[in-house]
Amino acid sequence: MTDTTLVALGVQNGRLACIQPMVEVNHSDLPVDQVDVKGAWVTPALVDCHTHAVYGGSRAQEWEMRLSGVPYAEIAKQGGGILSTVRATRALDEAGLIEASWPRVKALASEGVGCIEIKSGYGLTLADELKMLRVARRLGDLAQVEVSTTLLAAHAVPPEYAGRTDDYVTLICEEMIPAAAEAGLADAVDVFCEHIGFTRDQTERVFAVARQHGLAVKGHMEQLSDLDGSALAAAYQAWSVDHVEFLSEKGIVALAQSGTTAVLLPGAFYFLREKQLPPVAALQAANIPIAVATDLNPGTSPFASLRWAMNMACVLFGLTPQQAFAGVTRHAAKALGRADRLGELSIGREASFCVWNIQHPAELAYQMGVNPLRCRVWRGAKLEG
Ligand code: DI6
Ligand code: FE
Repeated sequence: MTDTTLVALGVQNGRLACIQPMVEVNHSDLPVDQVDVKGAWVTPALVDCHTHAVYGGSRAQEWEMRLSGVPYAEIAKQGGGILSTVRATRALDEAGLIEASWPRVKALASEGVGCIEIKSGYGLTLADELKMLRVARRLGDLAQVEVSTTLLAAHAVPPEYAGRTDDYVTLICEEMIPAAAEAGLADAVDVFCEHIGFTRDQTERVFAVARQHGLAVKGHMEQLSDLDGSALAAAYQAWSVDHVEFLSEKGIVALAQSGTTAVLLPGAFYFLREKQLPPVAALQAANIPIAVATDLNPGTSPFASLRWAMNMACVLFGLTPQQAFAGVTRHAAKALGRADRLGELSIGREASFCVWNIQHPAELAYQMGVNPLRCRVWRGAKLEG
């Protein structure tokens, strides 16, 4: 990334067809529709591989209460937490949910994100989970970004199943996963494997059914405690394990064997004032690809900026700007099973890239509040605005 040789990119049928040093380009061969970016930096379009960008309502007041010292349990008792977002999300129809979620997806795209993973998980009924996934897909069309959809029905136990978590898991396995797979609405299935979420055994039930239906699996693993969920995910060839602050050495060995990506979510770490750092050095020593994502959600990471997640990954978790960049491109594409198409500028890959007004790539993770994106190209077409 420090080599500043000027390079020409050739695009054909939405793919990168050639990459050549400018000095080798025969100018008479250049096509008519050429663009001179005048030495600007060009990178692959960014990939945000973990978001909950589709939801209704806001939890700003809950945050205010938390800041003034009201314990989370008390907030939950008053109807706050994930379930307050579930109520607000259920109350919206598809058009309302698109309207509510659009500013978040738009904000990500306007900073150079060309592929976003969006989870369900605030519907928790068959109809409401499918509604969220349809809205996610629709938002991708509207914002001209690729959307990878993930069924996260195992996010929380809905009120109508209170005290009957296993029955809810049965609903997920027998109705929700088959319906989402049948409708082609989910690329992957995720589980919040945590003492305040779902047990390791419940997680395994969901993973097994997801795989039977040909869906990839991934997990919110080891965020607040170590349930050994990452090793389980590795056994199911998970695309990724996400959060991983409490990941053990055993989990790291399992991830290294399965080729699963570890996704760091520094926004949630920061917003919750967590203390346990993810084992970044051990992950690196084991050659486990490390991605970085926003975790954009109303409760624990209300940040619609992947560049800010890069900044936090550097400042809070000790990544270098170059590692953070790999985390939102190559490794993030791998975390979504799309490494063959996205996340790298190489011949044959999708021509989805960003042109940046920067002097050095470290700037992508450096200054916040000023958007350095000059333009984004998506599948070979330059986008306006
Ligand atoms: N882990 C989180 O940090 C979020 N979901 C999850 O499984 C929390 C989402 C929320 O509070 O709305
Ligand atoms: Fe999350």
